[in-house]
Amino acid sequence: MIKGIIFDLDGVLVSTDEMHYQAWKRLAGELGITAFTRADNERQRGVSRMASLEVVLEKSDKVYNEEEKIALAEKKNGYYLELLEHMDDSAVLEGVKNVLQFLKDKGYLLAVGSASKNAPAILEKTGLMPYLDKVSCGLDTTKSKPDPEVFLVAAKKLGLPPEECLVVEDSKAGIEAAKAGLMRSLGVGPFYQTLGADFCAEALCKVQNWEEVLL
Ligand code: B16
Ligand code: MG
Repeated sequence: MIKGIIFDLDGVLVSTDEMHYQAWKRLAGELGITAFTRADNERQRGVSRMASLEVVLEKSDKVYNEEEKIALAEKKNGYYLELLEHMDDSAVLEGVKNVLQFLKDKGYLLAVGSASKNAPAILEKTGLMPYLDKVSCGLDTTKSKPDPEVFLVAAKKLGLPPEECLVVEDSKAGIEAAKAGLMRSLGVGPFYQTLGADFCAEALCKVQNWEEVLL
């Protein structure tokens, strides 16, 4: 029986994809990598900042050492933070606040399980924090999805065993992480039909059968 729901952040509750893309594109341009595309950016969905950097550097002839890579990731984060400055609750995806309130009223515990180290700031800026019982994010973890760490930390913070948690995700790496953590999964977003989740819907607000998903 499901008692807690763990939501991925980017692509499930809020839309930050374009800002991540613009920040990576700016960095790639500075490194002389002109071949970085939106298709590459799709492969960065749900994975950590350092793993995302590797997707960019695949297209570079230059080899970077670990120290240089950390500096590049920080530079990209600076560009991303500049874009986040202007973020407000208009970044919240359609119907999300209604769905969170609906689930909260039914007594479910709600958490975020996000790879992003910027998750707390994003939740504050978008007004989503009051809906959530706990937050597990890139600041709490060392392993990137598809490792289940971020979701296991979320379940632990909620005080629930993994099998009593549902994970809602928009990325393949995230659904794999949910499965590796022995959690039920709901896939949403533009690729919902191909994520391999236990249940799927185009978006959170399009889920028709919550009773079945949460049984
Ligand atoms: P940051 P999620 C993920 O968030 C993004 O989808 C992914 O593109 C990003 O690289 C990752 O967070 C790390 O974000 O650089 O802000 O720490 O989908 O797990 O909520
Ligand atoms: Mg995501």
